[in-house]
Amino acid sequence: MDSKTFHFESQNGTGIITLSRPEVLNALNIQFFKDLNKLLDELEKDPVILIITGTGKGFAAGADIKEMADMSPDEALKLSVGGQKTFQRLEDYPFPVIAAVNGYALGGGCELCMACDIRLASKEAKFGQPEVKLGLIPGYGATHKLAKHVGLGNALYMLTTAVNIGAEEALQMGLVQEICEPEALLERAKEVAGLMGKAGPDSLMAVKSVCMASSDLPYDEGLKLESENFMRMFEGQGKEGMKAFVEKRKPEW
Ligand code: DAK
Repeated sequence: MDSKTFHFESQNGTGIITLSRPEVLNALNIQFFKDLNKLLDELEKDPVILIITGTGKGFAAGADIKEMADMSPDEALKLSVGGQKTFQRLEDYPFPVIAAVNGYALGGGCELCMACDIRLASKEAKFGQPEVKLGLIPGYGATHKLAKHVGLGNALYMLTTAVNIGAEEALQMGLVQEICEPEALLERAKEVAGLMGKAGPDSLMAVKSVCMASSDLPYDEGLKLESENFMRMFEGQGKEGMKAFVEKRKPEW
């Protein structure tokens, strides 16, 4: 499926969303959120592992400033709530979502990559939350989420100074999981998706949802949720996975 703001293709059980407005460094406009919601409506019926990346030198250089400049406060609120809901759909998406960050991931673009489950970065990627330079604050969750990835001090450093950090620094802070040569980024993302694709589909979905839910739960409730889901695996694909190991064959999911 192609839309006005990205290309989408599915290969070997992995869907690749490539943002396609390089002339504005893939800035996120209202149309992008419409397009992404439409795609997610389709994908949720038959989910595949997802990779999100960008064309050109931007992953996404933030919300579309030119579009936002004339908005009223009420329109800004609508935009923010709509954007947050869309990014939440990526977090709630049943299968993993990998950000392959090829370039600038600023403002809403950094928030987009945080809505993904893991982040692989090109050596040329840059991350930042420059909203205060525009007299704004983030609108798609960074004030809440960034600290989870990089710790409160680093989050406040990025949010208050508006500096862009490079891929190495992002790796050290924990914002990205791996750095690649620019030309190897997409292949590496596909490789990682391929590793995920070998998992039992039910356990892949369960491990993501339990891990995401647990991060907002008290410890004992998180462990309870884990046990319930662990048990559930014994009613289904866990049996086949363990049997296949014992019988020295590939599992048939
Ligand atoms: N929006 C619109 N156009 C953008 C853009 C953006 N975010 N970023 C870049 N562009 C456009 C540039 O205007 C330029 O277009 P032309 O001038 O050629 O027409 C083109 O992309 C290429 O950019 P540059 O010529 O500037 O390229 P450089 O390599 O020189 O510089 C840069 C790259 C990334 C350092 C620079 O483009 C830049 O500083 N861009 C802005 C980055 C930024 O400030 N991003 C944060 C946006 S604010 C909320 C909801 C959401 C948000 C806030 C509140 N609510 C509703 C409450 C989120 C806010 C943001 O994300």
